Amino acid sequence: MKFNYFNIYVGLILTSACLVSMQSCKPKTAQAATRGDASKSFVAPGKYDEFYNIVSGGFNGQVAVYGIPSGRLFRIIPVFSQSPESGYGFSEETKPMLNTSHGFVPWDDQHHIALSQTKGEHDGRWAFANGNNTPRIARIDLSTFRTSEILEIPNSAGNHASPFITENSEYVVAATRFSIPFDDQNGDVPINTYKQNFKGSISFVSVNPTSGEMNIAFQIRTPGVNFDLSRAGKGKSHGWFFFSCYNSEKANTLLEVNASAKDKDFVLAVNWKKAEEYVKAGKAKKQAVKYAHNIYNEKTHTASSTIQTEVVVLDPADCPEMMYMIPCPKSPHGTDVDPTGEYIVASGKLAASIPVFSFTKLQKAIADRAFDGVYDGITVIKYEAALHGEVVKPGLGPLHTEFDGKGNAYTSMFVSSEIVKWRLSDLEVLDRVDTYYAIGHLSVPGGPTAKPHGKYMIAYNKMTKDRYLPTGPELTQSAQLYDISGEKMKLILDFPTTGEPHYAEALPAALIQDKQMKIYKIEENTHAYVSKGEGQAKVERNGNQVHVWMTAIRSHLTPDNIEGVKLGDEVYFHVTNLEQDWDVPHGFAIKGANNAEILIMPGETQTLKWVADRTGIFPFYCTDFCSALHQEMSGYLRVSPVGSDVALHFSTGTNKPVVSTNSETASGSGSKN
Ligand code: RUQ
Ligand code: CUA
Repeated sequence: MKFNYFNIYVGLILTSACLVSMQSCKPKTAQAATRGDASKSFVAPGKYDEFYNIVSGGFNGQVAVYGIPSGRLFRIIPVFSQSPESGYGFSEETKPMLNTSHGFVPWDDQHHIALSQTKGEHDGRWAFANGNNTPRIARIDLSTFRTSEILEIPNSAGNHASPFITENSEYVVAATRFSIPFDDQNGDVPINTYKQNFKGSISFVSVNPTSGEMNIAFQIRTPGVNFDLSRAGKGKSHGWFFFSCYNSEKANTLLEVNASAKDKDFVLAVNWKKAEEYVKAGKAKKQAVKYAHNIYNEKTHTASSTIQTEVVVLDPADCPEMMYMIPCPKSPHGTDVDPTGEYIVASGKLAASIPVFSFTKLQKAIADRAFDGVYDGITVIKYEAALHGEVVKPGLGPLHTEFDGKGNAYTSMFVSSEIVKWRLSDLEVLDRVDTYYAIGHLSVPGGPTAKPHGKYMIAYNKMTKDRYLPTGPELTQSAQLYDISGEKMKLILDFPTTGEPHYAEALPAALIQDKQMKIYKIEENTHAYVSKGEGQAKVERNGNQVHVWMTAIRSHLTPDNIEGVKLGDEVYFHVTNLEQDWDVPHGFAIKGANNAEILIMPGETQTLKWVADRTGIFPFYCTDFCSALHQEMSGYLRVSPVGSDVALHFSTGTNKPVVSTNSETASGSGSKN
């Protein structure tokens, strides 16, 4: 957000309630204005929510799952950040998920969610999530609510306009926020040679229709602007993609001023079907790059990371009629496509109106050659020729627009802290409602699909201020739920969220609730260190590595007595959860572990690495309260000095014969020499 807008915003926030209540001319008390009808969000104890809400985690790098309308938090899905709660990114199996061409990157900034679609509607298979900082796209499986895949994006720096999805999940896109010298160029150039050396890129990432596996099908090199957001066309505009871009000034310093100099920036319209043809015709050039592709295998319970070394890139100069620039007032942020695919709504953060473009008119403008020059080699369409109309005086600081499927649009207004409802056909403003405070994204369940589910709308606000009990300098995040089933929008719930949510998508619970994976079948477990029964539990030494094949079942770990580990040994606990019942995970933790716990689902194997840093006795235990005897689910590991002759020994339920304190000769069940 622009700094100067924050100043304006502070003043406006105080007056926005008054602006909104102007019609009534009766100043409301703060209480009355901000209270909502919470009964509409009430979900009785034991009852289910109507929607799953998949919410981006912002700077916590994760994705969260809430119920709507209750606002109850169900799950935080580890995606780009390590999670000590589950061991994601800490266990040996999941570390490769966070591998990149920069090495292990255990954090990212997660902004947008795209749910998979078939024929323009949610199909409940996958959720895609972007990593904004070290450019990546993740795929989450909606039957396990776990991250299945992470793909790094080369030639990119700031994967913000991502991941947006086409109506049959053919592609998710990744357009770079920062233009930079391409990866195969010498990037060691003066920053003030931006205009010559910095280029943008858009990646079309194909999604395998069966497995969901992602691949970079092709990239398009673009002028060195900043891409902000994007939406795929749908219905009549299927085959096109629309990207908002700012900094058409190509400024490289003090963007707050220098990237706001021009009256208009652009929406870039890309005909991706045409791009596909150019790729098929061999127009795309191979480029040497480096990016990681990480996949989690559900059978081995282990992720692998492969470094890829090539992409194919289309240069618009070789590809006539592949893309066009549509002028758009003042630093557009969101660009959103209505359910019919006819209207493209672009929200200029600094603009006084919201331009709505018509896909039909865009096609006609192209046919009639209603052009307005060229921007960096890309044909510019005449603004009026593509324009359906402008929403006049909608509010201040328009950011994002969602749709209810009944011909209405809802636009978030960051500066005036409100949501404005307007009609697509005649662009008339119908209603406005306050948000507390400084709304960023908003989300209507199904809002970006061809068939929005309507009913609710959620505001994700950038400032919390006085909405909740204060918690020191850092406040919780503020989300608000509105009932949009009637003519007037009604606030019905405040609910705090984790991270800083940006976008979210909600889908009907009925679509996925009965498809949830309950257990991993132990007989299908092909982990390299699985023990499929307690009889397979063992301890083996390989140099200074000690591998423990451990099992967990209510309420003991096998083995639970381990001796013969020496100072400096690396111990790998490969723990298999033998349970085959839903909702019985076991955890594993050991004193002094400098990573985390691991949480193992029924039938799964996970590995925690631990280094013996001193001699003595180290208790280990199950961390998840699994039974009445959970506290008993524990064991001991003994570490001896390097030269000690304590033999490697493990057992459960048997004690070796009592030996004199001086003698270190070990024997007993399962003893290994
Ligand atoms: S952005 S508040 Cu990162 Cu989606 Cu608009
Ligand atoms: Cu297993 Cu507690």
